[in-house]
Amino acid sequence: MQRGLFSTENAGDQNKREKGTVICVEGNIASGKTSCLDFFSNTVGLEVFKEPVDKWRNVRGHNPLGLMYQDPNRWGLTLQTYVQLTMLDIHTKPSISPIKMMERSIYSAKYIFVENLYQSGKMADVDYAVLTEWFEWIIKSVNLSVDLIVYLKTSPETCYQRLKNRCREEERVIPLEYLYAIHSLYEEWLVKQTSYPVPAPVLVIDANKDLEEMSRHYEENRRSILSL
Ligand code: DCP
Repeated sequence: MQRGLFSTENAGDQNKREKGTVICVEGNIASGKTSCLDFFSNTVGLEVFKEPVDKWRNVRGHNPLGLMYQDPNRWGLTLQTYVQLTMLDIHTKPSISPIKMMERSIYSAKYIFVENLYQSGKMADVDYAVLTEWFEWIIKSVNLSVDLIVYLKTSPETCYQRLKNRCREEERVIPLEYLYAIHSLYEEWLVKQTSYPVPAPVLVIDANKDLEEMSRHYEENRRSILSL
């Protein structure tokens, strides 16, 4: 279809046609994003892009994720600069399928994790300013459109339990309070919608249930989740 003077196609439609549909799965640490992505990964016409946690744990032999948890004041900027780069890379990666399903986004990296470091006094004003300049330049210069946000809403206690069970070395130091802080930033952003711009409609899913029940829920709501 040509997009001319008399075309009825709007910019959103044109974008979808060119980039496909982009769905971001959001939620607290250990809220079950990976299981959600795994569930949909065998859907025809859908490609999954997981958060590159392995890269955050090993960039040229360094572990910025581990360093950030050990000393957030010193290494918060280091990790979040790299997270921002890797998320930008995923947003701009061409998808071979009409639906691209991503784990988190460049938006939550900034509005949740960077904000949390800053608001809790663990990031210097200058570090926050530099990251914000980068973020604002990126979102105004690059097409990072998202069509749907699937928010896996969990209680911080559930996440804490799952976190303990999975035993990721770097995350041993995470206290329950940290998960509360991330939860409340997510709620303000995606549910109350009072903190930062929300780049797409939000579908809230109660993700406190066990894996089997979650899979049943995903199956029953496949069409609305895939925004078909
Ligand atoms: N992280 C961070 N800053 C970001 C994004 C993530 O510090 N901007 C941290 C939080 C976690 C780790 O990276 O310690 C990995 O994130 P998740 O726990 O959210 O990823 P999982 O794949 O483990 O999620 P889930 O358990 O929901 O599948």
